[in-house]
Amino acid sequence: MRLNSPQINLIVKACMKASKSLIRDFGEIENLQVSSKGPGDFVSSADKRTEKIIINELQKAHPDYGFVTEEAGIINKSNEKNKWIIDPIDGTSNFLNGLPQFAISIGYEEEKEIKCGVIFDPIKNEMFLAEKGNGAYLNNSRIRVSNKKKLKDSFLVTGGPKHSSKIKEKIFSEYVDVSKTVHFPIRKFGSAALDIAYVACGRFDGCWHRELSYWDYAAGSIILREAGGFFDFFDEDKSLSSKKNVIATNSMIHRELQDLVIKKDIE
Ligand code: 2AM
Ligand code: CA
Repeated sequence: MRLNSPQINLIVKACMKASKSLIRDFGEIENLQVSSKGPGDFVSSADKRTEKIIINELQKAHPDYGFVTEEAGIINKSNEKNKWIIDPIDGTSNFLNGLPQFAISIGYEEEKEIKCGVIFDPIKNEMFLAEKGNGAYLNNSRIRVSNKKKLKDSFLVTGGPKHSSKIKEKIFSEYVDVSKTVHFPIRKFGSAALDIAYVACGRFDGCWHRELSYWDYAAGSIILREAGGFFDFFDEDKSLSSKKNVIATNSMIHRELQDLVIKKDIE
């Protein structure tokens, strides 16, 4: 493999270390599901525990780097130049329900640009990695997006709406609209990071997600671009604060999918 920046090596190391406790925690879920308390609190502590291991590992190498993380928030805010973007468990609801479709997602940002990223599914032992200019990989194999040309033949995935969303109706009707256009029923797999990684390796031809946070898509954006895909935002809404609507495709179906999801806002 030709990915060899110090940052990607650090991310891989942190992922491997954190995944050991994450796999152990996932093994506990089954027991907790039958207990009266349920696994809710346990999952939130697994989230924090995993993130702590990752932060400690990355901080050892660069105590001055900034962090944007799902659990601990922002660390070293004054460092605007070098930042780690971390989601310790993307696909928390899957994790909570004992469903093995979740991942650790870590991106590295330098001078406001994502330079490399890793999405690691510890249960399937699938690591998606990319570094700017050096391609994208799944474990040791180079990956590329699919070459599907028409939206109607495409295999798509999306997510949401989240419980807290104020645009649930829009998200539902968008799902219906796109569903009417495509042959295969649209998937909702529950981990936005893995959805984007799966577009990067050609399992899906495209995906779109509204109201994502930076840590949901930071690593995915570089993995997809390096795999030849098109990663973009749509319907940017300043009132959503830091949340973004994300569209990620093999690039060939991009225009068609974008036209369908954006249209909803103009009506
Ligand atoms: P999470 O598992 O890290 O929360 C589910 O469709 C996807 O949306 C997951 O990647 C999930 O990330 C993300 N997501 C972000 N905010 C969410 C929220 N408030 N509720 C559910 N999923 C959320
Ligand atoms: Ca997430």
